[in-house]
Amino acid sequence: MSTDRTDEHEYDALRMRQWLAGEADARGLSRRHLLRLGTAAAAAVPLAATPALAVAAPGSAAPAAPATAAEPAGPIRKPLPPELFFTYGTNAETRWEAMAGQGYHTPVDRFFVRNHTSTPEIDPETWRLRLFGSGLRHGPVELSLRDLRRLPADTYDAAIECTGNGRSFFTTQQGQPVSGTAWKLGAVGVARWRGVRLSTVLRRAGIRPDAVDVLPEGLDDEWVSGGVNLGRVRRPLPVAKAMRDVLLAYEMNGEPLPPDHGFPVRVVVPGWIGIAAIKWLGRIEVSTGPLFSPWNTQFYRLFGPTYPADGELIGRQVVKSAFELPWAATLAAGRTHVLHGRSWSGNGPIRRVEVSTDGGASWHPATATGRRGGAWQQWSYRWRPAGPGAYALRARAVDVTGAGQPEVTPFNTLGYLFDAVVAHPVTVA
Ligand SMILES: Nc1nc2c(c(=O)[nH]1)N[C@H]1C(S)=C(S)[C@@H](COP(=O)(O)O)O[C@H]1N2
Ligand SMILES: [Mo]
Repeated sequence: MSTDRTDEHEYDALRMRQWLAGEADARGLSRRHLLRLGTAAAAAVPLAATPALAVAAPGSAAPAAPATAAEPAGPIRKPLPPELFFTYGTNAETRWEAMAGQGYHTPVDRFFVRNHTSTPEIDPETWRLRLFGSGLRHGPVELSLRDLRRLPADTYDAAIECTGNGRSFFTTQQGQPVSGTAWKLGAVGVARWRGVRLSTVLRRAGIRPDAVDVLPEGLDDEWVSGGVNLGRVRRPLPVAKAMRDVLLAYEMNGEPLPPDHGFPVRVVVPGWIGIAAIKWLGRIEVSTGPLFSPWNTQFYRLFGPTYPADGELIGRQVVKSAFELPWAATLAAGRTHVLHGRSWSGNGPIRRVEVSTDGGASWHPATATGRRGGAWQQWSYRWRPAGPGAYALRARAVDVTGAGQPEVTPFNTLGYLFDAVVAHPVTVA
């Protein structure tokens, strides 16, 4: 696992040098323009001053997509009852208390949604996946949904987690203003995904041995940020990851993929940040040269005092833990409570979890429950509060690589990868 991480850093360092040297095709945006945007993104603004969403460009001059996206009724299609979700513009966060009593998988009715614009309406009959680019031996290839379903299928349990999950704690716990949606810990879910391995599709499409990058792109509206149209949501993946364990999923928890989660087909990239998991997949460029998009040059990089001037690319998720309790829960005094929670990491399975109820002075092992070694670990902890009053519950986990959760996450301006221990307030009354 640690060698993967090294590879990803080397990959990024190389790509960034190539990009800065102007070798790469910057997808119609000049390098100077991207650098300016990168600088703007690196300037921290308070959460409240940052709109959580941007408006889609009307009548954009994009190349015609193989399927059409009709005008949607709202940014998210499924019901968002307030007992299951916090909502922020085009996004909806799972309330952790809504996971109490649930099984291993996050049911679709409470799975978080992160949309840059709106859930598009896509006709599965006319939908096509188009593969193209210099990395294909015999030219472009198109697949229908029926074609895809005829290929050998695979099923995985995998988490999808927004890179900004936990972002609000940079501000509320560490006093640091960051920009972006002020998620607590509910921008994560685990589902059972069924589909076709990307490696199967790439091999059948005739991927060349010297291909280096693939760029999946969504069919949702182009994204406009700071008055600039950045085009369709897309982020390159190194071929090594694309060939290893990436899935093109058409089912989620045993049902056809729901509209909000990428119907008819989405990418699932185990262990990696949510932006890699492109929904409403329409095209995949396969290239023998490096590929770039604003989602790996301007966003989804760590900018800040402890990072290089051009930022550090993000691939894998970090370690996090959450209690299945309301934020600021009230618990009855004078009895023992069984606290439930989950811990997860992009590096692989969780090895141990500890809980503190005394401000972090003492830590005690939690008991692993349910399945071991999966996309997250469920756990429980018996707690009898000493008496009425205000408490902060803390949980911290260590994963299979030995990575744990620090007291403080080093600041980055866009508020990504918050992995510090979260103090969860409760009142015992
Ligand atoms: N086409 C497209 N794919 C996308 C996005 C998007 O807005 N458009 N959002 C990304 C981000 S930032 C995240 S965190 C995940 C969220 O997946 P979910 O909405 O199914 O939970 O989808 C990713 N894939
Ligand atoms: Mo995200």
